[in-house]
Amino acid sequence: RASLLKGFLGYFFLLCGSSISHGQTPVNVYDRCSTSLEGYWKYIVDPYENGFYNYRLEAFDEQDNPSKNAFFTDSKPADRSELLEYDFDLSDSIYVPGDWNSQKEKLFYYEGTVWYRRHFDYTKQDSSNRVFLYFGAVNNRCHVYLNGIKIGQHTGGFTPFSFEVTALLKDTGNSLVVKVDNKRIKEGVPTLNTDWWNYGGITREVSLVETPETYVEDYSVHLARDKPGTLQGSVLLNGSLKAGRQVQVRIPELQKSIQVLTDDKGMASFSLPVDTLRLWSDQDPKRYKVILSTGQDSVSEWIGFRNISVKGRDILLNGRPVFLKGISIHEESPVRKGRAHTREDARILLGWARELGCNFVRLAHYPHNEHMVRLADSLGMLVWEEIPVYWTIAWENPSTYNNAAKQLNEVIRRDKNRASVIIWSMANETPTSPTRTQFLTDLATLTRSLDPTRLISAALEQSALNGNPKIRTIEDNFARVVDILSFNQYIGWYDGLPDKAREISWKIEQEKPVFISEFGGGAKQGLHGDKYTRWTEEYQEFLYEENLKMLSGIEQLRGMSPWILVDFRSPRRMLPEIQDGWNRKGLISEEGIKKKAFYSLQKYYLTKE
Ligand code: GCB
Repeated sequence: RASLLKGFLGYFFLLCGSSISHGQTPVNVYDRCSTSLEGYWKYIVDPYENGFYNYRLEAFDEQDNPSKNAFFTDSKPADRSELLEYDFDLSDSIYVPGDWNSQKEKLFYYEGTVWYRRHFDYTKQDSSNRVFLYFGAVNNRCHVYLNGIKIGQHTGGFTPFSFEVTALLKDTGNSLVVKVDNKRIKEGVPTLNTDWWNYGGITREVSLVETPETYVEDYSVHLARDKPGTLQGSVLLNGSLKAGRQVQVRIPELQKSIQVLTDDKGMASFSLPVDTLRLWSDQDPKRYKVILSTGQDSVSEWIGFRNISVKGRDILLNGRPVFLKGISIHEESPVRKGRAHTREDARILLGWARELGCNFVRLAHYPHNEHMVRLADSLGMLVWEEIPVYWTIAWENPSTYNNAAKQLNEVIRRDKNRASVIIWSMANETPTSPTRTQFLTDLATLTRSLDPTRLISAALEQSALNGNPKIRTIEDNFARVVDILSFNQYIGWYDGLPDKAREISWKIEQEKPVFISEFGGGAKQGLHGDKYTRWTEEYQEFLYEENLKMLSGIEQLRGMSPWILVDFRSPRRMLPEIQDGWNRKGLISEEGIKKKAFYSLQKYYLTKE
C-alpha cells in the first residue's frame, strides 16, 4: 500500500506539471505587492498544549463551538467574573521572524508548543484583489488561525507555504494566531536524532501578499536541454478567468516576447528561440529580466540561463567541465547566533565562501532561506540543496515519505528558476537497506518528474573494500540512481589520525563524477599545540592538508564541500571548554574568526584549475 500511495503522490505532482500546483503560494512573493508582519508578536509557552486540547485531550479546533479557553480565539473575559486562564495582551513579546531559542534564555533548550499572536489592520489596494498569508518557514509544525477561524496547518520547518485569507480579512482589528510546535518525533523529517540545533518558531518572514483576482501563480523559464538557443517554460494562472487567457512573456534586453493562451486548467507552455544569449555561469552570472503578464497582473524577476549535465566522469556547466570548489553551510546567523534568515546573514556567509575561493556551496541539511539562493544567483555561486532526510528516518512509514516528498516539492517549486541551484540532494548519511533505497529512489523519480533540468545526488557513506580498511569504496545501491556520486568521509577525525590518509587508497567503480560531500575535523579557534593534539588549529590544518592530498588521488574527483564553513550549535557537542554546545568543525569560529585550516583550503582552491 505504501508504494501505491507514493505512486499516487508522484502522479499528482506530475499532473500538476513541473512543480506547478494549484491553490498555493504565488511564487516570487518578493516581486508582489506585500505587507510584512515583521515585528514584536505576543507569545505564550504551552508545553502541555493546554490552549489546543481540553482536559479530555480533544482538540478545540475540531469542535463546533470552541471554548474561549482555546488560545486561537484570542479571547478576553466578558466581565469581571468570567474565568479565562490566558491573556495574550499581558504576555511577553518576541520578534518575528526569528527562532525563540536565541531570543529568550528560558527557551534556549525548549522543544514544544509556543503560541504566537499578532494584531493588524489591513486595507486592500483594490477591493477586488485577493490576499494570501505567506510564511517563509515555521519550524516545525504549525496551525494557523485568523480571526478565530482555522485557516490551515503545515508540516516541515524549512519551506514556504501560504493560505488565502481574502474572505476572512477585516480592515481593522485582525487577530492572527499561530501555534508552533518543534517537538522532535521519530516519524518526522528530520527524525529524533540530528547534529544541529532544533530552533523553534516562525523562523522566516511572514507577509500579506496581494494579487489581482486572476494572477500568475507559478512559472518556470529555463534553457532547453535538447534545443540550444531556445528558452522553454510554462506558466500557471489562478483565478476565475484562468482558462483561455493570453499571457505575455517578455525579455526586454533580448527584445523577445511571446504570447501564449492558457488551457482550461490555466496552464500554458512556451518555447522562445533566442539567438544571442549570454549564459549564466560561476564566471559570469548574467541574468535577464523576465516579465510575465496577464490582464491586471504582472510579475517579473531576474533569471539566469544555463545548462548543467554530467558526461561520464565530468560535470558540465554549459557543456564545459567544472570542478566544484565547495563548502558546506548550516543556516546559522553569523550576527545573531540563531537561525539565519536575513539578506545580511546570506551576504556574510556567501562572502566568506567566496573569500575561501569557492564557486559552490552545499546548503546542509535542509532548504535554507530564499535570500541564500537569490544571492547565490547574483554572485555566480553554484548550489546544492537538500531536504532533511538525515540518518535514521522512519523508512517504512508512508507519512514520513509523504512529508519528505512534500518538502522536496516545496523547495523545487520555490527555487526552480534559480540558475545557481544545480543539485537536488535526496538525503544525508542514510543507512543502506532495501526499504531506504526504495524510499530514496521514489524521491529521485519524483524530483526528475518535477524538474528534469537539474542533477540528483545524496551524501552517501563509504566502506572498506572486502573488509580491507586500507581500500575504500562506495557500496550502495542508490549510487546507481544518482547523477553525481557523493559521499562523506572522516579519515583523520572519527577514523584515525590525519596521517592515516596516507595509507588509504580509493577504488571507486562507478563511472560517475565523484564529489566529497563532507570531510573535516574540529578545532577550537585560538587553541594551539602540535599537530597531533586534538582540538588545536594545527590538528585541523594537518587534517585538511592530508585529506586534500589523499582526495586528489581519486581520478573521478570533480568537487568537494568540506564540513563546514562556520562552527554551529549542536546539542550533541557538550565537551566543556572546547565545544560547550558547538560543533567545532568550522573553518571559522562563531565569532567570525578564521582558523588555520581556512587558509589551507583557500590555498588549494586558489591554485586548483
Ligand atoms: C556528518 C553529518 C553532519 C555532522 C558531521 C559531524 O557526517 O553529515 O551533519 O555534523 O558528520 O560533525 O560529525
